[in-house]
Amino acid sequence: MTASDCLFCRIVAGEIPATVVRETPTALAFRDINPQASTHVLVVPKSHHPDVVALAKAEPEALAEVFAVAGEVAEAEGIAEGGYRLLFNTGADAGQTVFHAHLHLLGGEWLGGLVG
Ligand code: D5M
Repeated sequence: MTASDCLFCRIVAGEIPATVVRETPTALAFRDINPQASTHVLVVPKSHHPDVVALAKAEPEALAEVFAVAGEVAEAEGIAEGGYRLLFNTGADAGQTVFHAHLHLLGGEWLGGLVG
């Protein structure tokens, strides 16, 4: 399932360039264009789902793959031991701007506490 007007579908299709760090048959990991930490990688399912809840309902195996790829990227980036943050913004109030499910992998520095 792809959407022709979806930015991340177009990155998956190779129509828009991205710095890809890992690829599997069902997921793609690439560097965020506007990094919020020393390491900031996005992991997306190759199929189009507007957010993580839709992905979980439709393709739970693909969601598991997204997390597995995030762990592999963290190892490859050398941040697995120090720790990292994984998050999905879900909906406009959370700041989601691209409506193709994507996992943010952030790390490489102290990130602070999430809730104070
Ligand atoms: O996160 C959407 C993220 O997508 C945001 O951190 C910027 C990133 N972004 C936007 N365009 C690109 C391209 N072309 N390459 C790489 N990263 C990109 P959200 O959770 O929706 O706010």
